[in-house]
Amino acid sequence: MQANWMDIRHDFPILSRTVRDGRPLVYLDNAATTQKPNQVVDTITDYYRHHNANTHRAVYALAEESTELYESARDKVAGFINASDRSEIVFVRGTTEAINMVAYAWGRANVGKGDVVVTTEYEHHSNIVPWQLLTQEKGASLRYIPMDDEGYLMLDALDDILAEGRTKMVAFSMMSNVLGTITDVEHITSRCRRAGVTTLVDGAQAVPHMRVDVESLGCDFFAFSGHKMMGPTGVGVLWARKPMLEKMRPFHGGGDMIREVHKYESTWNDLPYKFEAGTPNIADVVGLGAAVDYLKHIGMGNVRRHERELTAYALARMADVPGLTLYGPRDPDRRGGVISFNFADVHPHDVAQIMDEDGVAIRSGHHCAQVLMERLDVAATSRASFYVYNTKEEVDVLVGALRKVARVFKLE
Ligand code: C6P
Repeated sequence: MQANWMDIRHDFPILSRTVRDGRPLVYLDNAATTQKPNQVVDTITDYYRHHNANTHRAVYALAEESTELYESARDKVAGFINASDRSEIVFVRGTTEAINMVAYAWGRANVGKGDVVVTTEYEHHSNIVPWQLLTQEKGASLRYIPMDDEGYLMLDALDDILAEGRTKMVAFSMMSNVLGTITDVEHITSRCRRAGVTTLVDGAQAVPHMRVDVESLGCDFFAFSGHKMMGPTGVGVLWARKPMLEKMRPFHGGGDMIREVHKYESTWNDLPYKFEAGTPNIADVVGLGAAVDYLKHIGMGNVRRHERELTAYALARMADVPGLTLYGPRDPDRRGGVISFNFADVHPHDVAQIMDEDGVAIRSGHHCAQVLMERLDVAATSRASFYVYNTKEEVDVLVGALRKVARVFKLE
């Protein structure tokens, strides 16, 4: 299907609202969270209005409907990322919980004294801190794949670390939330597989924006969040190869994750329920299923093409703004629609505030990536991030607002 961008915008009433004395909203904080189309909001409302009941527990009609809606969302998600088995899809609260689950349930059993966990210099805190906690507890060490000045990983360093023979896990993001760099996932997973090393991919910024096929990526674990792909907050996915999940101990104990409970011991439910303790976030899982339907209707190839075009256009126009430093790869084929920037000596919060006066919503700060901020030798950046509903006209408004910042701070 050839997507029609104006039709898409009609599905998002929030994009037609005004802010700050009648300025049209230009929403460019999609890496933080995306807006939700009517189809997702209506699906959640319909669930609560007509189908609400707990799942997997009762035989009455509503309980069956609720279970069916919840499980059909699992099928949709499995298809969307090409999982070979629906039981490999574990619903969690988001990427953060998924990575913590692996660090606890897999990491505590497989990482020991003297072992090495590897991550990268451009990770989000949620792919650093769980590994710090694990390696500190176990007497293991945490190592980093360094990044070059353009924002690409220096992958030769990984070969050196793997050659030492102590690495148990390599955990890395498929796309940086600050630089937009798209990681060469297969390059890393193929080397790790050869060395017998487990891999986890943080797909939080990738799944919403490009076609992802977990089978061909060759990783063992893959994590992402619903709210960055037009779905609701509070729901996300951990995908893992079935043998990994089978071998892993549970993360949380409680209802639904057990087969039998006796006074001093229990046995576990089948996959994926072994990892879904307690009443799940049913309505939001169902909403995530609607988001998957919506994205599939547009086509992920179209999403990527549109964002690539917007990013190339924005990078070209932003290059002419006086005093602006841009971070990340110059090649739009190797980056997603995330652009971080700074004006010399102007605090990113001041930039974001001036942009807000023009209705432009961008994020400023460390973006939960302080290791990367240290590498870039900055305290913070401003960041504009696009999604499929953004337009070139909005990029023009962004650039106009940036020029205003340059004028205010006399950088011209
Ligand atoms: N990044 C941003 O503004 P959660 O919060 O669990 O849904 O996702 C965490 C996360 C993990 N990995 C990457 C690459 C991410 O970008 C994020 C979330 C947001 O950049 C909020 S800090």
